[in-house]
Amino acid sequence: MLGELRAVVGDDHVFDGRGSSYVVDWTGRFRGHTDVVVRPGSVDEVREVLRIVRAHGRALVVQGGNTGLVGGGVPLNGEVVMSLTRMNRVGEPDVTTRQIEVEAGATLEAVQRAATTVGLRYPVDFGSRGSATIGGTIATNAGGVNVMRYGSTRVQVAGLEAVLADGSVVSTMAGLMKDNTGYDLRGLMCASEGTLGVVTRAVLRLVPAHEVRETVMVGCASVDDALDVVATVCGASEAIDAAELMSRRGVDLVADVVGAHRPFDAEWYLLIESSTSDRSDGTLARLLAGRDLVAVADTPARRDALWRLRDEHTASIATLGVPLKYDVTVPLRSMAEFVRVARQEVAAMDPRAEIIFFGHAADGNLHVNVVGADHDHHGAYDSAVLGAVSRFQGSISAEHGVGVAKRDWLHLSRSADEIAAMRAIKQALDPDGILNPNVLLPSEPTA
Ligand code: 2HG
Ligand code: ZN
Repeated sequence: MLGELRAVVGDDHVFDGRGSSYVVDWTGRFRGHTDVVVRPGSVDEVREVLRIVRAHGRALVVQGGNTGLVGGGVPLNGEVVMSLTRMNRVGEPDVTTRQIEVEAGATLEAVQRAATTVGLRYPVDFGSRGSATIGGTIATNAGGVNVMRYGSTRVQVAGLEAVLADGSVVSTMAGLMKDNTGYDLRGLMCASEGTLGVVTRAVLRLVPAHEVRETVMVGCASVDDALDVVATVCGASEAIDAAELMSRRGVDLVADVVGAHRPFDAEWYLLIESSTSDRSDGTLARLLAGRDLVAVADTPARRDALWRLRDEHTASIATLGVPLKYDVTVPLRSMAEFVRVARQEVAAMDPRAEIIFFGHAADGNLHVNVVGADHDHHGAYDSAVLGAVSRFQGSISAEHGVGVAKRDWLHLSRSADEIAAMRAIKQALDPDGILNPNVLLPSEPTA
């Protein structure tokens, strides 16, 4: 198999992955092994690689920037790793259609930069933008900080090309605004986590880059107080891009780890950002006038400093050890109660375990990081946190995907009928089960 793969992609792009960064996830929680990493440089090479891997009875895990947080890109059982980072071309943004054509291995940041050159913006954004690749963001339907205004990755995908398990190609790269011809194969690939096909290219939607931006940090007494602020600003302005919630513990930790300055001390923090083309607006500062603990970023450096307190959460939490990560949505009305219940249940399990919350307030999306927990008992923590999510009628995966981490909890968010329908799709498109076999669907059929 190695010889055949080398003949397709070249000697330099097939190597033994043992001990490499390709076998472990960013958090260090999920570790696998592989004797083959292959790096194709074109869609035709992807097709050939799939054909060869399949002919040799092997399975395949697709990897981009390897920034996933649910173990979805790890060759847990010795699968071949196919890395798409060589396929990183970014086309010229089209200002008329407001679209850009990119290859799957391009980083999120490269796409954002290209959009900026013509006064446009790619609205998906999150902390690992410099390494995360577009293919991974599509495969996980990544969210991030601007979903409240622009929607998740799925909404931005105007066209897509993917290679299926048998080497056939499905493509909607014309990026048509209107196209009602049958099943939405493009939509199906979003959040499929590499189980249905290998995304190789996409046409992405761009939005205007509004030049007037306001960024403020607001101190809040409670989660409900923070949600009241969100409701107030969102009710009065259509220009809100982001409303990020952080706890005192999280902000203190980041300030410590990166040596940053906190604008004030508060139980909870909200980082709110708006952008508009209307210079007379000034909405955020006006809407928050009269509140205590409001820091307005009046310079770009000040804005970067406030965002740093948010963006550095994941890396700062990692300095406390490998966390158990949960990425959940709960209805806004239940968010405060969920925080209380989750905190209580984790404390009851082990007083040394600590729970840190942050997230995207307007989406009801909380990142629940449990540090200091005994990973041998992760099932009990999963059950406590995800069980509470389910009782509040939330989702066990808001934006990171199900991956390995949550596959056995899928029934908390999807009915048996829905899981059966997903299995039927998987069976139809990948009958031999060669594409990312360790993720998404539960290991045993649910009754
Ligand atoms: C974020 O919002 C990411 O920063 C990562 O989704 C969340 O580290 C996490 O738990
Ligand atoms: Zn997030």
